[in-house]
Amino acid sequence: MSQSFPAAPVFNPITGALRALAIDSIQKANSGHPGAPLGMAEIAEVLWRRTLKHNPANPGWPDRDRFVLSNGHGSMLIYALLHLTGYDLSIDDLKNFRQLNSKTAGHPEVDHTPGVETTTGPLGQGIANAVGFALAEKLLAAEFNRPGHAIVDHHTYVFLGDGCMMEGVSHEACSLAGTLGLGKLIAFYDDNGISIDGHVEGWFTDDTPKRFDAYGWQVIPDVPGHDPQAIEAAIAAARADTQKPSLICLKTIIGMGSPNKAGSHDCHGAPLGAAEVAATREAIGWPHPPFEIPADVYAAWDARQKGKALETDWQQRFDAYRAAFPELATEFERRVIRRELPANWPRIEAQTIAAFKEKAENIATRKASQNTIAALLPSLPELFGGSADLAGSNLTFVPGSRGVTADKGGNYCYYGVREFGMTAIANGLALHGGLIPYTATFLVFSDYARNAIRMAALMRQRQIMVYTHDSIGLGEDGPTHQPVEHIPSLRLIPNLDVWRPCDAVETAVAWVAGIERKDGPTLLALSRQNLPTVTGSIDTENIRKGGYILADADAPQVVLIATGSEVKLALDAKAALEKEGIPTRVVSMPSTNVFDRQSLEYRLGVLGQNTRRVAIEAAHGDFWRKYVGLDGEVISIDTFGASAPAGELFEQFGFTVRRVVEVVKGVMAG
Ligand SMILES: Cc1ncc(C[n+]2csc(CCOP(=O)(O)OP(=O)(O)O)c2C)c(N)n1
Ligand SMILES: [Mg+2]
Repeated sequence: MSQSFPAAPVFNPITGALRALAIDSIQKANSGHPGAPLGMAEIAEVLWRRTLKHNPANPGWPDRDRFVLSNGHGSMLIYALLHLTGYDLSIDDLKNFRQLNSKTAGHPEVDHTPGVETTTGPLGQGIANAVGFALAEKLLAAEFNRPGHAIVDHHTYVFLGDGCMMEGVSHEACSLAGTLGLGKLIAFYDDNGISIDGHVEGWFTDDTPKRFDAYGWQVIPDVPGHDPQAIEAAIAAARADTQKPSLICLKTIIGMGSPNKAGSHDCHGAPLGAAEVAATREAIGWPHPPFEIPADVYAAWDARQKGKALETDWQQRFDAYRAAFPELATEFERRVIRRELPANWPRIEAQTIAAFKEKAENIATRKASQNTIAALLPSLPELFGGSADLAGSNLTFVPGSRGVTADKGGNYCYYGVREFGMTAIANGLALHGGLIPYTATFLVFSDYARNAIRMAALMRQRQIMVYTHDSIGLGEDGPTHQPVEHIPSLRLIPNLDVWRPCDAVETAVAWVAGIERKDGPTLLALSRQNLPTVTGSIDTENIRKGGYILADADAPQVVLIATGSEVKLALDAKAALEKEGIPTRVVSMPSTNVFDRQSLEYRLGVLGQNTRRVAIEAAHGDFWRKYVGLDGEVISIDTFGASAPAGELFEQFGFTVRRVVEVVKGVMAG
């Protein structure tokens, strides 16, 4: 063991139950990570039994504390806690740890296990989600609380280990948490000096307390992590500082309780083995067979009565709030509890889209996006914006946007240059409820945000990603800034809807679709350059289908499929082709993901049968092969772009009427 302290805990049946459930479930599954649950048992006991405000019977109660296990590999710790405190997670569920269709998945998954607030496992993102939870609490408290009526008043607690600390995203999120003064965020650092490859001295020697001190956090260093009294005192100190987030640094021993594996990376991610499980039982004084918990131990953990009282107390205070502020209470119920759009939403969205049709402007779709936000925001106060230091380029800040600071709430976050942190924080905002986050950067930097985009999709969370500068159309900034493979690869993320609208009307429709979509994120790929309105006469319902016939011909011989800035090119090519006697249909396909969900009949009706197809998109072309078939063609960019004025680039890369006509003729001849 590399550490001189902490001393071993005084083992007792309360923490014994946690340890036993963890090692027995992992042993039975023959898979899992016993090190963290064993090493954090005392910390978990103090937080969950003595501090956490929660009601196992109602995991969705709005003013509960949020708990995030950022070191999600320690999933058996949270499953044991949920079971013991009385959530709907049975002993049989624990016996089925990591089995198909069980409630106890390998890593904690939100909406899969009652009481799990966010899906964790990709290290560093849980702490970033927790920052989002704490930010949501701060924003909603600023908006809804009134003197004497603190109806939003909860903490966010997060466990994290060396892995989360090493991940860059923890820097992004924790740095911003310090700046924003998220005083109700309390993080517990499981400082056990071990990660998968062994003792961390060879790869992680940061002075973590100094690091967090520099972020503006309150740091509580050197807490012996197996000493309940010290842990309790640290939590009290953390809660006492309401101006700064707190980091409690706990010296622990991984696998504590296992006589032969504690302190070693051997117990990080592998079952202890039958012999060591038996030895651990002995060492921690747990004589009971696997999955048998004595009634008095269950009783000591049971949080249902206390939880009910806590929620009832809140409900009574909320009733008083409703009596005093009926309109605010109704709004709170709509947004935070029912998570519904305003009753007049159908009228608002229809009016917004109608106005875009009427104006028929020639503007960049990023500008159309800004106009949409500006139009919707007054009726949709839950919209919470932000950009990774590109507000002026992404056009996400609108009249009515108010930046959040340490001192006050708002509806906009200056996230700074932190694409990954921003996206993961926004996942926390969405999970918390009461807010619909939109985030923004250049599309090319979606790579920086990518795993948080994926997590939004996996968790079925509503986040609208406003990603501008969507192609070589951005021009002079060159290939470092010009997306090529991004749009097609983003389309491959399950449950992410990618939209690349061709004009202001399609942009507004895409925004509306993103807001109405309750079970997943929406990514808008928007142009820097102006695009004329070409869909003004199209029925909105068609655009909502993700792909539709924009311009048709009698008995078309070719179907041009285009997105975004290439739709106008397709229309111009149609005119040229028809001059040459080739009847041409133009399909606008702003969202392949949405189009793919339509009936086969609809899709065939749009794409035509026995007709040659040519897709046009200023991005990598492979994705379009599934629509054009082997006898079709794709006009695309399969190399990196270049630095030049946009007009010249489109010419250079073959996005011209001449080239489209040529390709169509080739396809028809072939
Ligand atoms: C982003 C990411 N990279 C890699 C992994 C694989 N992984 C899981 S746990 C772990 C090490 C974690 O170390 P620590 O947080 O100190 O956990 P401990 O071993 O102390 O329980 C790694 C590399 C992961 N889950 N997520
Ligand atoms: Mg560790």
